[in-house]
Amino acid sequence: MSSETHNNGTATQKSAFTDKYEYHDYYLMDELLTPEHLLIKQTVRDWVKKSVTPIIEDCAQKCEFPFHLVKEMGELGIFGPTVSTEYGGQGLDYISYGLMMMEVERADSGIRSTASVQGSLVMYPIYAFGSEEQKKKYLPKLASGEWLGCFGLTEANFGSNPSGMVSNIKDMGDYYLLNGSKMWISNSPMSQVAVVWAKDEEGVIRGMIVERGMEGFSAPEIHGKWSLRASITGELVFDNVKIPKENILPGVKGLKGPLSCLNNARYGIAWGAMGAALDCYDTALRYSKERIQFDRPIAGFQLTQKKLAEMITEITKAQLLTWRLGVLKNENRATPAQISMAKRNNVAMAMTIAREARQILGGMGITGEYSIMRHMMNLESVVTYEGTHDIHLLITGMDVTGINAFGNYEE
Ligand code: TGC
Ligand code: FAD
Repeated sequence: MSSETHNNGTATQKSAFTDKYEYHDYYLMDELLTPEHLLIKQTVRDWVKKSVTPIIEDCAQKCEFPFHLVKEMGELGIFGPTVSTEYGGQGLDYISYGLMMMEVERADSGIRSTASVQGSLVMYPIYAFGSEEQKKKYLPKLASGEWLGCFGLTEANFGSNPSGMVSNIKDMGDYYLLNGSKMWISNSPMSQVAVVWAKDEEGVIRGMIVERGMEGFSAPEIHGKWSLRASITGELVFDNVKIPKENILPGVKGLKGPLSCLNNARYGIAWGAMGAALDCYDTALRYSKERIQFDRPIAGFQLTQKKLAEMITEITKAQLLTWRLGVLKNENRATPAQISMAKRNNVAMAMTIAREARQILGGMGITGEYSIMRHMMNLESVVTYEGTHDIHLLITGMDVTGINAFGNYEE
């Protein structure tokens, strides 16, 4: 991979920002959680308050990824918590995973992105489709945060329609030769391993593990983002890269391989987006009670109350949606279309809340002194990646009508 260096987090500044965050549970959803769930939620929340929120604004302003958090997330078990303990995971259920994503994205969508990619898009395909040797070699190092991974599906000309990808492998007898490129890949410039999807000579999509340092493989960074600034995004470039045959994921063929990984990541995003929404709501609620205009707190104006009341209503609906989805996921009954509905709804909900919350803060809302504007900009990526807002709507449309609206265009 490229030899670009990245800030390792040691130079990041603690901002003057004081984290006064309080969780909001209007329908007493905590009563539906087990003592273990509650402990996990509190543990991640405490870590976020101690290690993430004091530095994250500075990282976003400087466009730096706080790399030291990778190890800390590994120690906390945030990477691949549903993977069995045999391979370094935690053997936890999907509600535990969701709660972790919610607490992490409460601080920043970019840090949650790292957890989603590592757990759902890198560890999951190795766990579900990998050989025993691959599982033993990669999963413990990824779970502990010793190694960072990335997931290469999107190409410059094939985003919403990954089936058209042109990256390809050619069978050379002892090995495969990989050519092509991937675009918009979270964490690629910093990753030791990349799970990459490319077509074989029959045009069948195959998954493979590409390692940093393989000849012909580079991962240049994409600069100039106004969104997810505390997360590094890059490309993956393959120029006649020799892929050992044992690096191919043996357990899956076709587009359903990468799409199965997306089910897990999209599920995590549905929970994560609630975290961003909760942080915006909590900030706006507190500010509105303290900010005086026309001799009274702005929280006392009906128009402010309308905004806050609608926010907590939408958050509560999203909490119910994700909890039920988590139960279905634990029972292996959650359908991809149900996951699409939750990802789409909760991200859109979070975006609306971020905008309304920003207004409640007036001019202060545009500064880095508060987290709202950063969440708002981050969510512009979250609504696009892992399937855009409209693609998820079409997945729901297809599910309820039985008619695929993605069909090829014919002139
Ligand atoms: P289609 O013909 O519908 O399906 C092809 C095969 O895949 C199966 N399938 C699924 N399997 C598992 N889970 C799902 N969600 C599945 N959806 C479909 C399907 O049954 C079929 O199987 P088989 O056995 O019959 O071959 O495929 P299509 O080409 O018509 O596309 C459907 C569409 C548009 C929904 C799909 O391509 C799509 O979801 N597009 C959006 C692309 C996307 O989400 N890209 C995300 C890239 S990764 C990323 O963004 C990471 S961000 C990381 C971060 O958090 O930082
Ligand atoms: P396009 O597919 O070109 O879509 C453009 C617009 O057209 C959208 O509004 C879309 O909804 C609309 N559109 C497309 N098709 C249809 C249709 N059939 N009907 C109606 N409207 C349609 N990818 C990875 O593989 N790995 C990663 O780690 C990763 N990380 C990312 C990180 C960031 C910060 C970002 C921004 C993206 C990342 N992606 C990653 C890529 C992401 O998944 C794609 O950006 C996304 O799938 C959309 O593809 P596109 O950007 O090419 O948009």
